[in-house]
Amino acid sequence: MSTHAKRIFSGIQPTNGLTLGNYLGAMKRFVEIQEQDAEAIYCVVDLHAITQPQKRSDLLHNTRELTAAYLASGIDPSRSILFNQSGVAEHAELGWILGCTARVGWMNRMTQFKDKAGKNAEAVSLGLYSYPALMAADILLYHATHVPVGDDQKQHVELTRDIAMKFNNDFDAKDFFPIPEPLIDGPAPRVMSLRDASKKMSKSDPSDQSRINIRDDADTIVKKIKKATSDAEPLPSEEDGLKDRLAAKNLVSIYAALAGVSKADVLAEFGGQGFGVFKPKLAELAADSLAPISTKIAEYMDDPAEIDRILQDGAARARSIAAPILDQVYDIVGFLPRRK
Ligand code: AQP
Repeated sequence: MSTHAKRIFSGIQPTNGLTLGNYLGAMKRFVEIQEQDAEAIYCVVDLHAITQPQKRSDLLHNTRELTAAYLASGIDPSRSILFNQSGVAEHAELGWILGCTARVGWMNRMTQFKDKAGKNAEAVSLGLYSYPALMAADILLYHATHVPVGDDQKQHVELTRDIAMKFNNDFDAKDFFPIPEPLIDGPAPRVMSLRDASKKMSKSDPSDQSRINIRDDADTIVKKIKKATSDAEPLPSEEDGLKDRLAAKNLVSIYAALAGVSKADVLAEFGGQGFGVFKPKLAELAADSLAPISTKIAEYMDDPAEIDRILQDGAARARSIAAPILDQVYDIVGFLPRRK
């Protein structure tokens, strides 16, 4: 184990470009964590992306663009390990083994599968159903201690904990897999849709108006925020006043997360003002925060060979941690030693 107090693992799927939800719930937090006393491992989870149909050219593009977004947001590949999941075959190997530890009843309780499969559950891929076992493997393969995620992934991290405990118990392996903690912090752990504040903002929502994409230009951001669902009341001065106002709470949370302040701070500034005042301020803040990231993503995308080099280098470093842990798993399970 490294000399750091914590080992962090998290990942993002290379599907459809990043939303403001992914940025505030995950990416911005990853950058903050990089500044702390932690060894951070960040992944472009391309194996997860193919749980739903992907065009070859889109997957290649989205893998590079998400890597560019990590770099543009401030992930420094000399301090954090940044790699693509398919570049380290140990993920798939441990995913199979942990799929044999996880129980079907546990998978049946995963709300994200129900949301994503909808009425079509018989026709979606088996991978979409078993994906949480692969996610457990992603985390446990590095003996990660902490997993920064948005609120929607909390149930999957809890499942990872259950899988780790069952594996340790079934194989009499004491505390071989550490039991990882979810890190769900910040003022916007669940950014909601701009059109329906009861639904999370998502890359795969059919309506582009429901989300802000990290690469949207300033005009688009201003238009989307102007049209975002709100209500006719002025903003309250205290957080309690947001309790039954989902859309207002969402917009205030987004402002707070972008500005790096608390919701209470935002309300201290805008309490008593209507959305006619607040929305333009929010739009300006969002556009100003995302524009430099967008510009840097475009610059990184001009040199795809360099992106591929960074991922390959990251994969080699990730494998140097993962391979000895998987060697031990083989021994614990009773497989013959892995070929070197
Ligand atoms: N709306 C959100 N608010 C806060 N955090 C969010 N995350 C996702 N949506 C929000 C966090 O972003 C990280 C990466 O998510 P992912 O791409 O692996 O998959 P997801 O959770 O399924 O995200 P999407 O945007 O909804 O993608 P699609 O539409 O492709 O399924 C995770 O930490 C997640 O919590």
